[in-house]
Amino acid sequence: MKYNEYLKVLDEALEKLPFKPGVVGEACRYHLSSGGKRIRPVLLLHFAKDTEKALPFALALELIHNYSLVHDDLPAMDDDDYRRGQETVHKKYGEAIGILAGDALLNTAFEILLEGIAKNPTRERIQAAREIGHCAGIYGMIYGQELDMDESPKVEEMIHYKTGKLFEAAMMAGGLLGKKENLEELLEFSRIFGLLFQITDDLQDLDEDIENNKVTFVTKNREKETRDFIQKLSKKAFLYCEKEKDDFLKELVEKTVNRA
Ligand code: GRG
Repeated sequence: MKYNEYLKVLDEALEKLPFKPGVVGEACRYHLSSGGKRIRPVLLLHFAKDTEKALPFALALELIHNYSLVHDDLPAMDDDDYRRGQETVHKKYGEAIGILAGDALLNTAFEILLEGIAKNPTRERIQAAREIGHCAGIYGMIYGQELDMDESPKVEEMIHYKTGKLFEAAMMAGGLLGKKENLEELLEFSRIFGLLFQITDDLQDLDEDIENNKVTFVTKNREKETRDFIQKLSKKAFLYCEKEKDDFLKELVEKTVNRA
């Protein structure tokens, strides 16, 4: 399947989620429909191969990603007013609703995961769900956020957890569902991809980050060093894509690298 075809399946399924009528549900919908790239669930579906069976896992991962953004924007965290070109959830609906909407997105994720597993409770599906929970949790993305709150964090380690772990979840859960061989190699690729994704994202935001005194890989290292590091990482990533003869993945790496 092509990226846009995955996107259509995901957007349609996300739209159908039965959020309870009321302001928290409205805030969840507001954020979910604001034009995210859906790259994590697309990766999961790509490796899982059977889109229909893997859909609950992909949706859960996208919901977790969205919860993390809603909470990351809160006044106690990054205190951002805009995300994806529109007002952040707390800016539009107030801080309390921002907290509740993030919580609701996270809980809905695990509800969908469990419903999906209950329909077909195989060992791989249980392992894939555990992988998603672990990577999103206190040994994964949450720990990354904890590191980010440090005054001078070790940036590469912070990226590994804060951004990298959800990419790890996407590819490892997808790989498990698709019964992929050599998961260790996929794990290594996912970690390289997570770094590439965040560093290229940071390069795009460089001026704004300097203005706000934000510590990122690029503000800690110089732009030239950053670009050299991207070259080094992308070489490894392309080698994996070639070995796997995976043109879809290669195109995704190209798009990620070229945005910086
Ligand atoms: C539990 C209070 C509490 C907060 C959790 C863990 C966390 C807050 C936040 C970390 C999430 C974060 C902002 C990670 C940075 C990763 C990143 C580059 C996100 C943007 O990803 P894209 O570009 O976003 O895929 P779109 O908008 O396309 O979905």
